[in-house]
Amino acid sequence: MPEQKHSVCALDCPDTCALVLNIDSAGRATKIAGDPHHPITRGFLCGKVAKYLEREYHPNRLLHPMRRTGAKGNGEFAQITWDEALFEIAHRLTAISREDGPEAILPYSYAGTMGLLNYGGMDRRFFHRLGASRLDRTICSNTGGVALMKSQGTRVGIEPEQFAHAKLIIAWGANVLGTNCHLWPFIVEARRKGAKFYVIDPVKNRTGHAADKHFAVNPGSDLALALCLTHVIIRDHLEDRAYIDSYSNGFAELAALTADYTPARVSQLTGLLESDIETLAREYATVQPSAIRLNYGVQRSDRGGAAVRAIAALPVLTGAWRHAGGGLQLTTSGAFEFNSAALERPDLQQVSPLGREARLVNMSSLGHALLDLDKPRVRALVVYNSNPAAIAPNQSKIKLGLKRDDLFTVVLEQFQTDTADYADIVLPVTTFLEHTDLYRTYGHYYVQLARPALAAPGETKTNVEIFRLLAKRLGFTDACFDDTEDQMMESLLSSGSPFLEGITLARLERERSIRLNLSPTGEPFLPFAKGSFRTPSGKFEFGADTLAYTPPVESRYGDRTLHQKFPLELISGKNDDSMNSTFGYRAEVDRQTSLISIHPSDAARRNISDGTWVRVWNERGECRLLAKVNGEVQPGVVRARSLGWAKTSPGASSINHLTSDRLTDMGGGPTFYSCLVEVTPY
Ligand SMILES: Nc1nc2c(c(=O)[nH]1)N[C@H]1C(S)=C(S)[C@@H](COP(=O)(O)OP(=O)(O)OC[C@H]3O[C@@H](n4cnc5c(=O)[nH]c(N)nc54)[C@H](O)[C@@H]3O)O[C@H]1N2
Ligand SMILES: Nc1nc2c(c(=O)[nH]1)N[C@H]1C(S)=C(S)[C@@H](COP(=O)(O)OP(=O)(O)OC[C@H]3O[C@@H](n4cnc5c(=O)[nH]c(N)nc54)[C@H](O)[C@@H]3O)O[C@H]1N2
Ligand code: SF4
Ligand SMILES: [Mo]
Repeated sequence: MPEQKHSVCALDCPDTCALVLNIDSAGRATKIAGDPHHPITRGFLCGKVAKYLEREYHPNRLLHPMRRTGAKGNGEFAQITWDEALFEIAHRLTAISREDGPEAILPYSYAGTMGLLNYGGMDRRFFHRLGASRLDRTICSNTGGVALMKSQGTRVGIEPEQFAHAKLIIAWGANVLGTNCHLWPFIVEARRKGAKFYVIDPVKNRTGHAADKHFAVNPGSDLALALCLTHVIIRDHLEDRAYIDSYSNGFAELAALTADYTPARVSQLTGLLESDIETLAREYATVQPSAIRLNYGVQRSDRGGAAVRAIAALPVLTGAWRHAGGGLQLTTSGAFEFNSAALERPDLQQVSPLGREARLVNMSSLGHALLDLDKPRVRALVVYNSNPAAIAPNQSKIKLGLKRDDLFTVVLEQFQTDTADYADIVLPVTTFLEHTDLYRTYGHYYVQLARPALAAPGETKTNVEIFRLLAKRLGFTDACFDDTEDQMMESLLSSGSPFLEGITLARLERERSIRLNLSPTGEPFLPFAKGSFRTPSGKFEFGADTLAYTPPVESRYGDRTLHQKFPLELISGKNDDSMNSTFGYRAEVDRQTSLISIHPSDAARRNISDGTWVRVWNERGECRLLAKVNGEVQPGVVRARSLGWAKTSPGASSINHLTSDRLTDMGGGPTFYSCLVEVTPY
């Protein structure tokens, strides 16, 4: 038997799998697999992480600190020592802070790793103590998160295990097979017992193909659909009056608002058949338990926040929350009630040169932040766990910003990404297999600990260690900069939340994965069976005053002039076989992300056939992609898969050269999936 070591997948995925690695006598991993004993992982991995050892040992891994020698964006670098790198960074940050104030420094990070310490621990302390601008982390889930907070007061949902008990499951803007494959076995189990599985998605992807019925809704029209389902439920007296009366606020206003969201009108707005909407509404209201797996696809649109609120109202109207397997899951992350203030130390801002909270900069408007922001202008950018030169919208603006000669850019990376090409200094970092971390997740309720399974190669260091060293170089003497990883984890676990009671580092060391104390062992977690919403009123807030439907600006019923010029609605959802831009160096990913699906009628009108290279463009930029003519999308919609690196894409342009930096209605999120384009043969 080879030696086995355990780890946790740190990629930005709701499944947060428990991993088992086989290690040979030289300490090298020879196999990576899903832990068969983990109740959610169940012994299997997605395709991308099944191949993770190729990434781990890739010849292009960054192993040494480097300084830029060529023009910004060219990717020419020379190796330097850690001492030189840290000296230069400390020197530049100190000078910029002295000259323009610390808010001229902007951290930029997201979810390259979901491990709590390396996602945001020592870095948060460092930037708070420095007084740097704070990054508003909006790029992914904030719109939906804020919507849930307004309605439910907490970001929790159905336990994945309970989906097995549902009689009707709706995947709403949720590509379960592609982005959340460990939920699938529970859906299979429910279907084996007779449950129906429906998908509401403008794209007929693998999940749509596997459904009993696929509803090809117009992009960004979900709010109208949810209001119409409500209309039918109320019109036909199918609501659970007792549940509504006891546990919600604002039902009368919701009923008044939805009165004119008739199936006839909403059929127009959504592109669905009136009869299909009627049947869906009545079935949803009468079959229990009914489960909605809502995912983040729906909220990447102008009215995405309102859509999430209107959809979250449905299981309240029907009382679905009463049942095991009933309700809704957008995320489970709110149940992980860690002591995040102890980890991130926002109080350190008070002892920074600012002596107050620093300004917030929205990460979804990075181009604006780099080009237009004033008083002070951003003069230093420190990037880690993210690749903004591929993943953030309106790339042309971002690249202009990154090219600025007076901008000092530091990038902490595993690979030479698009963003790393613009760095003044690149620092090499470990992968999750090489460092300690504590994991929460947004798709189940297990907290997990991972210790390093493999040695850190070359001169790589963890994010935690790098910010610890930088703090010393800047002369910060606060004791928290000496904290070990274990001390940081202990402080996280010390929140006093009943969900975390008895979950200690020692226990995690032994058991590795522990279910939060949400319900007695063996009993399902029913978060809202008896109300218990966490809003100030303690009730579910329908919030009808925020829910009137307007179509996205960039859509078939939005800005008419724009739609005449750019008549196709582009959706650039996740690619099954990659993780945002993380695997952008792989040729296979380039092939997958260079495809664009188009309906036969739209293709014929433009002289495009299957396999034609096309130019996809709008006023923000253009991409060169390969047409796939098929029935995956309706007329008027095109679909690309995200995300490739710009530098390895045809024409050196990624899909985010097309997307807009217009923000959503709640939480300042991006509107990636409301994007008008035109397509012509290349
Ligand atoms: N394989 C893989 N897995 C991933 C990722 C990845 O890149 N690849 N990324 C991870 C990350 S960061 C996240 S946030 C999650 C996201 O997970 P998901 O939310 O499941 O992924 P998306 O592709 O963003 O969107 C889901 C679906 O919403 C659909 N959609 C787009 N616009 C609309 C709309 O207006 N209405 C409706 N009803 N549907 C719409 C898309 O066609 C897509 O099929 O996945 C994570 N898992
Ligand atoms: N068009 C379009 N754009 C999108 C999306 C879309 O669906 N369509 N999805 C959006 C969403 S939901 C999200 S969440 C964002 C994702 O945006 P990001 O979070 O930026 O995701 P990645 O592209 O995966 O980049 C993460 C980077 O972190 C690095 N990394 C991994 N681990 C570590 C570590 O321990 N330390 C350091 N320093 N680096 C590490 C990886 O090598 C990788 O380059 O993209 C958004 N952009
Ligand atoms: S990406 Fe998701 S499904 Fe794949 S191994 Fe990681 S946690 Fe599991
Ligand atoms: Mo995301």
